[in-house]
Amino acid sequence: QPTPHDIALMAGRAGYVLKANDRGRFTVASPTLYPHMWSWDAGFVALGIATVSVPRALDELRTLLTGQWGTGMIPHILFHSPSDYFPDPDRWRTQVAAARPAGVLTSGITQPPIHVIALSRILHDARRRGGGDQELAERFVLDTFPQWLAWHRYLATARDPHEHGLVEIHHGWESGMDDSPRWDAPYSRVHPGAMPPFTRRDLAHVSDPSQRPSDAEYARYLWLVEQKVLTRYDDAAYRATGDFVVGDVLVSALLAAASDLLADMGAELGADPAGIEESRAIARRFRTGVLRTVDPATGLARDLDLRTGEHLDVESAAGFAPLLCGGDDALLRRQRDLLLGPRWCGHSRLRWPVVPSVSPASPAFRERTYWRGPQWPVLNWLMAWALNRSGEQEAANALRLAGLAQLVDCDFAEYYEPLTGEQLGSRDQSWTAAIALDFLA
Ligand code: 9YW
Repeated sequence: QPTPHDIALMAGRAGYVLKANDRGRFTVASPTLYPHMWSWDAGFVALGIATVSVPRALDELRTLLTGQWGTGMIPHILFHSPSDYFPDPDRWRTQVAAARPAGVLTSGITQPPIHVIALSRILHDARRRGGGDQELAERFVLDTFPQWLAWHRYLATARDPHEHGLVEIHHGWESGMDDSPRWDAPYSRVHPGAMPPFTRRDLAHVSDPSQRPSDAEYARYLWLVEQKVLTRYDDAAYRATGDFVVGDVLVSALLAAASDLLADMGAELGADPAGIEESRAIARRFRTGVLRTVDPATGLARDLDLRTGEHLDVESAAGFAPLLCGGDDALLRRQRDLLLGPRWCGHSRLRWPVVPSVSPASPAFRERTYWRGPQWPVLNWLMAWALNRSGEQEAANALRLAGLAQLVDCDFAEYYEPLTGEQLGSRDQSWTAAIALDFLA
């Protein structure tokens, strides 16, 4: 367990990392590997910054919203300055899309909708502080309510036109878990066609390429970008011809949870009643959609490959999506026990009892490869947040304490080797520092 001295050092160092990654009105996801603003990173970053400065946290979200498309979509990357990051704006070619925003270059796909969850944490911090912070945060929620609703509405309509209650993703990157084994089956049906040549840049920043997706995987990722460009980022046109169309349970659960919170905050602050009702309806639809995917045998939610109609049976942390959106108390208790039990955080070989991206007991588990097994501190934070919200304080606190123990070296790595505790990927990763601050607050 971290000592009070460890805790003081960690809070100081985490604040310093966020400050060093601050570029004025936004925070880079990491100092070298990811020199831009990423959508779901920005949500976590904002809630971490809020423990230090509510106005600066709100600025982070305000900047993110400048990238919002006419469709309501919040893109997964905002490019504020030139860099050697690849794929760059020339690869995304979003100028083919009528709905792109003016004044900022962006990618053309999404990431998980955690922003309103972050906003509700910020509002909570602001209210604890009271005074000017509280006023500022409440005004921000009211002013931006229509924009968050438009984002959620985009996911609920353009990405679920048949109202199945699952958000459809068009790229593994949209899940935030790029090379997760969740996507192995759908990617096996992605066949790269003719496209401009490319050089990967991510490998230059890591010592060992086996910690990153393979070249064959990378070619498929870029082919899907090409297909989005060819269909001018029109979701219906992509759906008709694109190779990868999958209903994502984690994105859907986050949409449900975020929509509940948006409705709650809107109701407290007197937002438009029709918008509040719409938000509640989105929450209901996607909660039902997520619960419908649960495999009674394993107790885990399953993504749905919309090209084949098959459920994707993989023991990834996304299976705990129902913890995030709630709606079934017996399942909640079952998932809590499963998560803390020997197939997951209680696995005997884990260095820290922190949520791994894939169960160490699964044949798909790879301890060093990106989203195929390593522990990502933000995932652990999300599960702790969800447990806390459903009244499971003891379980939530267990994840929190283990998560803090894992970060005690203060390197704030991108991901961790779960068996040895070794840091992998980037260091001084913004969202890792941010969740440490929230855990410590
Ligand atoms: C990339 C920034 C992003 C995260 C993703 C993670 C990774 C690589 O880094 O993506 O080049 O976009 O998979 O979830 O947002 O931290």
